[in-house]
Amino acid sequence: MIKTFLNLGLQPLANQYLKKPKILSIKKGQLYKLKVCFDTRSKLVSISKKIPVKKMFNNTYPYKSSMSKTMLNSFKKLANEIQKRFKPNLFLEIGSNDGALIKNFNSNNSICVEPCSNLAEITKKRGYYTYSKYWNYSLSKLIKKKFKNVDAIYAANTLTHIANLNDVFKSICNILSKNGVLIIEDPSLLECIKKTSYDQFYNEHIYVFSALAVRNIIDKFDLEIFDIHKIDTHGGSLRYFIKRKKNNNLKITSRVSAQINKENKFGLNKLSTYIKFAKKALESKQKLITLLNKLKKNNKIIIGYGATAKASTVLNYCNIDHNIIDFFIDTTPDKINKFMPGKKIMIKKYDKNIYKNVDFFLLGAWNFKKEIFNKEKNFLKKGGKFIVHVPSPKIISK
Ligand code: JHZ
Repeated sequence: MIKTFLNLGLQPLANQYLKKPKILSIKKGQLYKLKVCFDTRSKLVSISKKIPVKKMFNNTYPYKSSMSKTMLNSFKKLANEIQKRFKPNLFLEIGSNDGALIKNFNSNNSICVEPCSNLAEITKKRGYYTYSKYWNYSLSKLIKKKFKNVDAIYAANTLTHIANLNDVFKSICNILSKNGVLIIEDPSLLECIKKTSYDQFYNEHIYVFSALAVRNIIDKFDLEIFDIHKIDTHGGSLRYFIKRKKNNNLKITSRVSAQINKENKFGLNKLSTYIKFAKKALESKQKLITLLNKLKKNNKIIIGYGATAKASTVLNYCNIDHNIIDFFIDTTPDKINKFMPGKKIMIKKYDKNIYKNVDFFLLGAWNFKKEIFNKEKNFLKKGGKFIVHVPSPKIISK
């Protein structure tokens, strides 16, 4: 049974940064009701309304994975691990974005799949065989025809964006070699619930996976998880290593049952856990609004740091606008001089001179806190402070 547990109100598309702010309408399909549900049978957590992919992933997708050193380092480490541990003859990345991971692989034996053509162009130019297409069964047939089977498939922060998971795994099974490995990496539902990080839900994130749900979904394709790594990226993610059940060469590590047990113990298998989470999300919203209003009353200047998709959920759920946040700063070229989705808050190019008089940063990219705090040592030394909303709204300086 599918049960709705969280209502995040009307939300715009999280990665749609407009050149001019305008009042968006639900009738014109610019705002969507964002509700989150739990499937009591499969344990899958998903948003209730799925938006047509072409509206979200097209030739103007602004997000680039290479904008953070943390991600670049994480991808480099993983690429080494894949090459050493699995030695694939042919490697495929689904959702290769701007090539942050694939650049660590040889272009002679790797393939990219990236539906956003502006991003696909980048890997094409670097010499990687790139399909600028959505991942589905017909694409898997096309790849199979040209390349036969692939030995390793990787998808980071991608499968959570595709509505039809049965088609996703059917297509993967179509081209994965007998002893091949599938590695998927996405924000961990356990971390999201523990941190009251309701901002992991936006229209692009159709799912936030738990190991429990992943295990259930892949079971019908005769696939199983043989290892799980906990990683720090995106507020705490899980990297699942998956194989065909018939492949006995790869042993199942104890980390798999440990994660499943942890999730069951925490209650990710029960609706009541999600209902509690929704209550906490509402409390978090009220606390953040109170904190920001108090600072504004004292004439403090607050700007946003990191114009993330997650921040879009926060701003629209909490109804925070330009009367509170003067502007956002971000390093992503395609976001600059545009407006935060659904809001009149402008995004300016990251520049240290721009925030001379700022008292507080609202940390939109809270998942990169370590990297950003390192970069903003001087701001902190001079008494500047950050506002975070996870695990609960507060002012921090370390
Ligand atoms: P970041 C996106 O979500 C969207 P977002 C997507 N749907 C998804 O799944 C995840 O990524 C993986 C900026 N920044 O990674 C760069 C600075 O300005 O948290 C980015 O705009 N200065 C695909 O948007 C943003 O912050 C910095 O020093 O929530 C980070 O976005 C750093 C480190 C980042 O993802």
